Amino acid sequence: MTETFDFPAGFVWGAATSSYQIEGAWDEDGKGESIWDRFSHTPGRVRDGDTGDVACDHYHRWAEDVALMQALGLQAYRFSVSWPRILPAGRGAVNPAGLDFYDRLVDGLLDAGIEPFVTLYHWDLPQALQDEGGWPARSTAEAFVEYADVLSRRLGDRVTHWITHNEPAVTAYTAHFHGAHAPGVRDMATALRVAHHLLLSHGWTVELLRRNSPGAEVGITLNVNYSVPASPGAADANLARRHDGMWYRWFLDPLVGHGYPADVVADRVAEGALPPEGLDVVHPGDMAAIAVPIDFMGVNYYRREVFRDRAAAGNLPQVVFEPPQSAPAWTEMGWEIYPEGLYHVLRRLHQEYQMPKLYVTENGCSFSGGAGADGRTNDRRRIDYLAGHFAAAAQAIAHGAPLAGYFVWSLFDNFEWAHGYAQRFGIVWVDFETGERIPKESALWYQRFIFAQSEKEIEK
Ligand code: IFM
Repeated sequence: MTETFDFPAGFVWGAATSSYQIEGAWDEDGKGESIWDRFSHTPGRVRDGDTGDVACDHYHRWAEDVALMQALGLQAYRFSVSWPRILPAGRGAVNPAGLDFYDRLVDGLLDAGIEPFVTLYHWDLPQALQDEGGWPARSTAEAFVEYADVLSRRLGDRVTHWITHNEPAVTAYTAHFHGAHAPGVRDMATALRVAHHLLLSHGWTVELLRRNSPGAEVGITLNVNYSVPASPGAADANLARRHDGMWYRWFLDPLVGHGYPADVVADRVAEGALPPEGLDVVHPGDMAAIAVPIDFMGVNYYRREVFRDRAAAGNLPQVVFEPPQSAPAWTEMGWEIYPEGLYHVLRRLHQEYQMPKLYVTENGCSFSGGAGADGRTNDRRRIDYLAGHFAAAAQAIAHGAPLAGYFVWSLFDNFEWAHGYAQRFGIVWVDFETGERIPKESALWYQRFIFAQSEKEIEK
């Protein structure tokens, strides 16, 4: 199978995680409370009352975890830093133990020959900043700059890839419009303020990260799925346009200097979420700050989203993703498996947005299935998912997309936000009772795949 893929020399193969999803140690060694600590400790917010208090216990097991990554042949590891571990109150006093933890982790990775890709913000805002207004307030963007400065001064001599934010659209909409993520707000006007401050904080830190980390590359990760209408009809096309605009173009367009998309502004004005004069939190100079050139864009791709306007057929609810057609084509999250969508998304970012460099910073699937008696897991569906997406990535590269690396989501089964531990995205099985890690068949397949790619590079 590996013969069918052709990836350029130097292509990076890795795996990704995030702080709140794996670290645990939620209140140890001076760490401050995060909005996810508060949210998961609030009854009714997370399935089965699960929390990230212990999670994969990576905070204590990080050395074992790095050894496992090395054994699997990973060339890079994308992880995020817990802001309240570094600055417990969000700004001001620094927690040395927090910095030491990430310092050791980075050194451990480098000693193991694994390149660290560091995400600054993967959703665990210090609760203290939430109490002062959170992302709807401009002051949180200012605090982010302070945090980025503290962190990059400490790690900037060794970290070569910085990602400012992970999926700002999810922070904006899932957390502040749908209310399903911390801090659980349900208001579109607030969500749009959040989006602006996330983008602004990104723009304000790019040059700072470059200064503190000379030679490093700086980017941002967006979630971009493949949104299409179910039919050529105008009603379906309009639904797909609205979704694509709200979730993807609202972030992509300002990052490349096009400002907020006019059609989406019009949608929000029509709904009353924005006044006719537009977003009130945009100050002079903000849009230029957001459009600062980046070195790469990270893209998290999971699925195709097909839109059918049932209202047009007199059938509510209006917006739907197509119902499952056949069981194997869907993951346990209910997400369609559609590798070709990755090809289209990468091509789009290359052609429409002229991104200088791309990384797939997340791609993967949730399938349960425990460790078998022989210590292995039957994980064929995940292998098929990954193989299909690798082929799509290779095809995008063949058509010019500047894709430089791929990170499977996730290295471990972990805390899947509002789903708690009910969804397993890992290539490594985690027993949440004992903390034991068991590589699934997909991890062993990935190990062989990476090895075969390296062999091919040597032959070239
Ligand atoms: O687990 C999440 C991750 O934190 C962000 N991207 C999507 C993943 C799967 O839902």
